[in-house]
Parts: sequence; structure tokens; C-alpha cells
Amino acid sequence: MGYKLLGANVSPYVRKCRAYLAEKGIAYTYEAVSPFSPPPGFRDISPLGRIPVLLDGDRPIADSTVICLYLERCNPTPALHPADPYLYAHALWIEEFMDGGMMPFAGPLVFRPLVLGPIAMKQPVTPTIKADALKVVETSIHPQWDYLEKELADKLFFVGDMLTIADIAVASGHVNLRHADVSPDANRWPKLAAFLTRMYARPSFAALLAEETKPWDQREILRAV
Ligand SMILES: N[C@@H](CCC(=O)N[C@@H](CS)C(=O)NCC(=O)O)C(=O)O
Repeated sequence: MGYKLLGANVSPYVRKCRAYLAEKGIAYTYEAVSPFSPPPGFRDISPLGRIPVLLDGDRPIADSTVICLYLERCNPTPALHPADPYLYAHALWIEEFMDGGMMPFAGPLVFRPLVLGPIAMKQPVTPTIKADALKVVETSIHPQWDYLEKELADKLFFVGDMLTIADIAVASGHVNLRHADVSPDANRWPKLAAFLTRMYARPSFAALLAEETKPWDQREILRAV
């Protein structure tokens, strides 16, 4: 029966799973599901009402972190979780830093008012809304970029010398910020900026970005506010 992923492109957690599937070379079908107007019975497979959900045949798995760990266990090569126990834990930590640390600011306080609001909720971006969102970027996300810059140091990848879930999670979360015209300045965070450029150029992310360019990419509109 194969894998089916349920979710919406706008979600960093769905994007993380799709990039993970692509990097593993795993075939899957994708079904658009909004958590705000879910199909009947959605809570039976996603008890918290959230996306993504992976169906392995008729067996549901909720939560992007759990989904990626499940995929890793079922499809061990190419490995996207390190074998070394400490590096494994560190990769999961970087993933959590993004999902539980940056996204609670980047999602509801930046992406939602600057991108989701005007496109999906008929809430235009005013100068005040934009200034409030940029304040969140400065006070909450800039220190997180400092941390990521230091963590990356002179490496190509966040953990060890291979692509891992850590890199996928960092890139996936930043796509939402990028849609809102928010990206780390290469003068201040050169390593992180170069890392994101490399990640977005990988076929996994390039394909997702191409799918998302419209309607989620608001950069031109935002520059005019
Ligand atoms: N920890 C979850 C978070 C998933 C999540 O919060 N998804 C959002 C969309 S980006 C959602 O479904 N929100 C609807 C809700 O919480 O009611 C994961 O990693 O999958």
C-alpha cells in the first residue's frame, strides 16, 4: 500500500517530513489536509488534530519527529540520523531547537501575520503588524541565529560530517521565515546564510520551494509595506 503523507505545504513540520522522504528516496503520495478544516475522522489518526500524519498502509503515525524516526527505522539507508549515540542526541536536539524553540516565534508571530494573514485570512499587513513581527525577529530569532552560527562553525552540516535530520529541520523552519522575507544577513551570520543557500539548492528542498513559491511567497509584497 505504501506511504501517504497528509499535510499542507505551509507547515514547517510537513516540509521537514517531505524533505526527509526525498533525501531518503522514498516514494509516497501526498494529500493536502488543513488542520483548520480537517476531513471527517481526522482526529482518529491525529489525536491532537495536527499535521503532518504519515499513513503506512492503514497505520497512522503522527508528529514530524516521530514520523522521521519511524522512516529511519524502516529505511535505514541513507542514514539521516547519526549512528553515534551522542551525535544522535545532538541531531535530535537541533531538531527540537527548531521545532520547539524557533518555530513558536517564527510561525505564529512572524509567518502568520506577514504571510498567512494576508493570503489566507484577509488580514492585510500594516506597517504596525510588520514592525511587531520584525521586533520578534530581532529580540527572539537573532539570538537563535547566533546559536546556530556558533553550532555550525566551519562545518558543512550541523552534526558530524553528513546530512542529518538536524540540517533538514533547520532548513525547513527557515523556509517559513524566507516566505516572510526574513533571512539571516550574510554579513552577520555568514555560515548560517551559506548553509541555507546550500540546503535550498539540494533537489529535495528545491522541489519543495518550487511548489511553494506561489501563493506563500510574499516577499515582493512585503517589501512594499
Ligand atoms: N510537534 C508537531 C507539531 C505539528 C504542528 O503544530 N502542526 C501545525 C501546523 S504547522 C498544526 O497542525 N496546527 C494545528 C493545531 O495545532 O491545531 C510535529 O512536529 O508534527
